[in-house]
Formats: sequence, C-alpha cells, structure tokens
Amino acid sequence: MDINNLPINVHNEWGELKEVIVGSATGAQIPIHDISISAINYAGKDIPVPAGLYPEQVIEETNEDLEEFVRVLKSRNIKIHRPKNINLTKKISNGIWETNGYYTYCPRDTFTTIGNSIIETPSPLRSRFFENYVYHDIFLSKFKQGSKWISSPKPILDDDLYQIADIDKDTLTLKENEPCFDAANIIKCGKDILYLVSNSGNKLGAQWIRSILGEKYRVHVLENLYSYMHIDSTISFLRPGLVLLNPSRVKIEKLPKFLQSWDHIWSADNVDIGHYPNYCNSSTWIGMNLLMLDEHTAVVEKHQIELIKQLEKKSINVCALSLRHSRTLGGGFHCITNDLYRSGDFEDYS
Ligand code: DAV
Repeated sequence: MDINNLPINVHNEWGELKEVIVGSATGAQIPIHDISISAINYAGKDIPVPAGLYPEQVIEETNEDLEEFVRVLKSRNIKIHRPKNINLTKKISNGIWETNGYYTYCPRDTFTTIGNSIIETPSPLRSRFFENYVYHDIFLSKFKQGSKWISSPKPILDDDLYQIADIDKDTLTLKENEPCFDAANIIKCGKDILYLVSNSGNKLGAQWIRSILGEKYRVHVLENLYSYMHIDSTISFLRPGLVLLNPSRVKIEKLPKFLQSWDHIWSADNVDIGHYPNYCNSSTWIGMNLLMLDEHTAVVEKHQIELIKQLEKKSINVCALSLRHSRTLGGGFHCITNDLYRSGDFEDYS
C-alpha cells in the first residue's frame, strides 16, 4: 500500500510503524488545581505539589530521552511529528470554569486514529480542553490529503461530573453526566476495539465511540479491571494472537472472549524506576506501557529486564531505551506517542 495514498492508516497496535507523533516535555506543568485534576489525576489523594512548571531537571532529562527515542525511530525511517510549543500557563476557559494547560508529553491521550480517521476525544481534564491545538497543523494537513477528522462533543466538565468524597474501590470519580474519556482508554485490534471504563473514561464515552465507529467495529467495554486511568499499562497488544497482561489487574474471565484463547504473557513485576519527589502520576506498571514498532520489535524502558526477557522468549526483539521520568510524568513509550500510519489493513482477528 502506498503511504502517500492514505494519509492516516491505523488498524492495530503492531503493524509496521511508518509515521508517528512523539510528545514533548517542554513547558510541562501542573495545571491550576481544580476539581478535575483532583478527581482524575489525584483520585482520593491531596495534590502534593503547587501548580506550575515541573522541575527543570524533569523537563530537561525527559527531552533528552525523547531526542534519543526520536533518533532511534528516524534511523528506522519512521516519519516523526512533534507537538507545537505553546504557552501552557495561559488561562483557558469554556465560560463555566477557568484553568490553564497541562503538557504535550502524552499525545496518546487526547485523540485516536482508527482506519483513516483522526478522532479527537473528550478529556475529563479541564486543562486538556484545547490540548489538541498543538496537533492542529498536522490534522489539517492530513485532512487536506483526504483523512477524516472527527471531534467529540465538547464536554461541559462542570463540578457535578466529578465525585471526590468517600470514594471506595468500586466508585469511580468520573460520573456519567456526559461522554468523557481519554483516547488512551482505547486500544485497537482490527475489528475489535477495547475500551476501559475508569476514572479517565465513562460508559457514555464508550457509547459515543461506538456510535461513531458503527457496525463495522466491535467495541468491548471493560469494567472493574483498573479504576485509576488508561488501559495501556494494563493490556498491551503485541501481535495477532499474543497479548501482554498486567497480573495485578486482569482476570481472564473479564477479557473479551476472543482474547481469552490468545497466548498471554503475564508481565513480570515491573522494576520501580522511581519518580521525582512528590511528583508522581503512575504506578510502577508504566514499564509495560510499551510501543510496538512492528510485530517483532518493541520499545521498552531499559530497566524492565524481566519483562524484556519474557518478550524475547516470544521472539520479540526489544529496543531498550531510557525514559527516566515516565513515572513522574505518567507516560511510557505508548503514552508519549500517537500512531498516524501503520502498515496493514482492517482485519477481524477474533
Ligand atoms: O499507573 O498504571 C499509567 C497511565 C498511563 N497513561 C498506571 C497508569
């Protein structure tokens, strides 16, 4: 298939990667504290740091790691796009609330690509309301070349959408007032799309994406696996028939039927690479948040030695790279990218 004929082409998580957006740490900050940040990023906890820029060391070292990652991708002839630098400290508002921006480190969160479509998703974080502007030029150029460009209804995100008090394990902090989800609550496997219901994605969000994708797709709604955030530190597709699972979160019977008969790798405990004091947005499981470059090659954080061995046993070559602040900023190699073009067509793998 000629890459120039289809501006966007993504059907799964493992087709040969040809074109991708890689995030940036420049200007990354903790937004003005508000109910959305408390409910989603710090569910059940106090925010331990004041609003404002991440420490310089975090930003600098992350940008160094991202440059090395970009160098490796380029050496494989993968076309790279980066977010536009914008001033994230500027106030933003939808007329109901006012806040400021967050970061552009995780392109995976605010839009998804399915088939030839770009789909902008309704983030539950107010600070991410306009985040996709940093990709606007990319979307515009893909649209002019013939891709579809769809955006969700703009969520209102009023205080009543969130619940913070008295949460227990079974109560999600994001309510069902309107469709809300991060694109990273989704992973793709041809006809089958997995959608995790969690604090960063509600059931109405699943209903919305199902309504957009139509009969051609099966959207599987996964519940009661993991409440905090996205799906990509819980389930990672590696190739047709092989999936990496988080043993502390996944029970086989909770998976869609077709995945139950696949070959499973139960991830070894991830090595805790630590985080900058008081700044932490993910568990140690961010180590299994890997990026497949093709069916035989994974980019994995370099300290995850046991996980790397598990992958190699299944004939997956590992490109081990550093991402020193992946826990601090809450994003591994899957989060910090978003696929624009992967080889392969729409298929039914079930
Ligand atoms: O702690 O497993 C990581 C967030 C990935 N976007 C976790 C959530």
